Amino acid sequence: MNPEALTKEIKEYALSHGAELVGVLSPESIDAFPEYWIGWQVKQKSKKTTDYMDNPKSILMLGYHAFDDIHEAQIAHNGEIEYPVYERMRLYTRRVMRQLESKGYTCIVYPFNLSQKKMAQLAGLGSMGKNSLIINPEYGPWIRLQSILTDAPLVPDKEYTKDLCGDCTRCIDACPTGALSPYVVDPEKCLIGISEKELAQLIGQDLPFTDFRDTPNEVFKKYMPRFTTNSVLMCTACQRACPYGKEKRGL
Ligand code: B12
Ligand code: SF4
Ligand code: SF4
Repeated sequence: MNPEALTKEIKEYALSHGAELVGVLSPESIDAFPEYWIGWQVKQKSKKTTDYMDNPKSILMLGYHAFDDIHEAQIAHNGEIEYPVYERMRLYTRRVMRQLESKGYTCIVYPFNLSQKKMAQLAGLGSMGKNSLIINPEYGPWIRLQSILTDAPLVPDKEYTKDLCGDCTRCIDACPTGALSPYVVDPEKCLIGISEKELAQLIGQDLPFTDFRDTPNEVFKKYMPRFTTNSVLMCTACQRACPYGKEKRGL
């Protein structure tokens, strides 16, 4: 099958198996990016695609719409935080992976040490927003990203070069903890970063289970209300403030 036909087929497959957005970038385009740190509590250096695979030819970027508040659940379990929405995405992404594998190609799902945001922009999914998230004209920041590194020869899309933010600063103004400066988030101030630290402290107290209600952190209690005993709904203030994607999100 020629690369054009293969690309068309796999994109259609992804879009009919859970993804709302799909794009392709070349490994060279992300490998050309200077080294950066990735992660939060545990920081790791970025890697090259060749660290993952001998002969990488393409990266397929998939965007999944976070269409409901339930996607923001963060559950403490056995000393770790689980993000159920990402499991849903992995399930869908594996279907695409299996489709490529059935044609004889090798795939690696979610090579962690590659910036998903940068790759999404390179694959044409959207622009880097001042909220430090990729924003898409239709879905706004309400997309979650997955990637498949593969030796399948797919045709790269054009990178997204437009800046969708312009003079807008609504997300920066809306952040309750002042965690945002244009295009950069400070994980020490972002409530999502704080919640991971909170959990680490609660584990230190050796509770029979992790009860988010026991946190002494007033900011955390106010902006990330308990959802069930072991879970909270993550802060979405910077996403809600964004003019893009409101309609699709029913806001
Ligand atoms: C660690 C992490 C966090 C940390 C720190 C975030 C950070 N520094 O970006 C914390 C815990 C705070 C966090 C919070 C959230 N996160 Co988070 N996080 C990650 C994770 C695991 C790694 C990100 C990272 O460390 N990147 C390293 C930094 C240095 O690189 P980068 O931000 O990607 O930026 C590079 C380029 O974009 C470029 N760049 C920098 N500035 C600019 C400016 C312009 C104009 C351009 C073009 C490029 C550019 O330079 C950087 C390299 O130096 C990724 C998954 C992954 N493996 O990529 C998810 C990820 C970034 N998170 C995501 C989400 C959705 C969130 C939350 C909304 C929570 C949630 N519901 O999951 C909040 C939002 C907070 C916010 N406003 O950013 C999504 C983003 C989806 C999107 N639409 O972009 C990701 C991709 C997860 C996923 N699989 O979907 N997160
Ligand atoms: S998720 Fe909340 S705390 Fe973090 S940057 Fe966005 S608005 Fe600020
Ligand atoms: S709220 Fe405004 S500045 Fe922030 S990401 Fe959306 S468009 Fe950009």
